[in-house]
Amino acid sequence: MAKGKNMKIKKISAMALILSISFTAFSPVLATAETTGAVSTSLTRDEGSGENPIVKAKWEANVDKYTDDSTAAGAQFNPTGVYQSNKTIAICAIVTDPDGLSDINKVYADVYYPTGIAVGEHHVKLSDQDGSAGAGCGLLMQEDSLSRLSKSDGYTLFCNNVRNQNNNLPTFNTGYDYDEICAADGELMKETAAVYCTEKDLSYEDPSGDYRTLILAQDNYGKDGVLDNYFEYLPMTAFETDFSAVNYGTVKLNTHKIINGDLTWDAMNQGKASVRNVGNTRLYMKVWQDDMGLGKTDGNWNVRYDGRVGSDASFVNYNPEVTRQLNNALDLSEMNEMDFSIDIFKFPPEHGGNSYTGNMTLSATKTGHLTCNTAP
Ligand SMILES: [Ca+2]
Ligand SMILES: [Ca+2]
Ligand SMILES: [Ca+2]
Repeated sequence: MAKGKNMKIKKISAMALILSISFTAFSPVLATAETTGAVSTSLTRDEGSGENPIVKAKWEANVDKYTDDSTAAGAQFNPTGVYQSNKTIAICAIVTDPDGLSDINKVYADVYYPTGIAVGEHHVKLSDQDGSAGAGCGLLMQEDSLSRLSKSDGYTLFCNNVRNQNNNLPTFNTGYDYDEICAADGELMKETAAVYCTEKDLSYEDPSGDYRTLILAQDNYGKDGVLDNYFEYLPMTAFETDFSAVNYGTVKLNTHKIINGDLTWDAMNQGKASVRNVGNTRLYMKVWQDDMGLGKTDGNWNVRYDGRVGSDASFVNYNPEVTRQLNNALDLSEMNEMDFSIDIFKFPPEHGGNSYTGNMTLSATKTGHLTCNTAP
């Protein structure tokens, strides 16, 4: 009897419309069968008068609206590394309109997935359900509306917190900077500009990479002002297992014994071994195991192990005290089985009793994302 443990888990708007509708009339009174009429509708947008709104600056941050997870210019965010636990970010913008702030109808934020990168299995299943297969791959996540902050909240946020504590966070539109926006006689003070913010969730399994974020400010005539930038979802390679022990059971000499995992996520140590990706990169599992006290003969180990991730992967064998990378990458949000085997060539005679215990260390290494044209 032997067991191994010690898991290191690192882990648009009111506007005047010119509308014309034509349709084929029919009499519902005389009809004996249901009649359908082809109806075409059309309209012409009234572009009205006035000037376009201006997005003077924009930024993304943690929910406090001014910090982020790296000192690098712009916003960088760590994922949670926790199964089904979202990362919530704030998206803010400073907006003005030459026709007055009252001409601003709505401010929107559009966040786009990184281009060329496939999303996780969970997203693929969801997109299958709602008929929008192909989510990810540079497409729009969802458009969100921003809410206007009060004058004092907005000024303090941008001209104090952001400016003094995270100065390189915002992206400025041409011709604007802190001095212009935060001037004592500036537009935030005069309330001819205002700060708008919203929050957005990034899934634990949204792929690491650069997310384009576009602010669209729209006035009452549908005139637009836009400003875009990118934030980075920092890569985190993380996994979790539903086991913290592997019991090889009764093992015979020179008899290769396989302990199979399964595809069911079990309560800890209540089922067969499974592993899942809880980070935002793809990963390869790695394994290290000691000799469980079985020792060496003529300089050669008396025991050798094998491991694999998924029943369609080939086993990788490994000697004690050597870290080996296993085949078959775990995709974003993927769960798979872990199978282990042991082959003992000699039971050392000096070992007291028939019980052997040892330690295994599991770790993971990052590998590249799947591209949008590659099936997961
Ligand atoms: Ca306007
Ligand atoms: Ca930063
Ligand atoms: Ca399991």
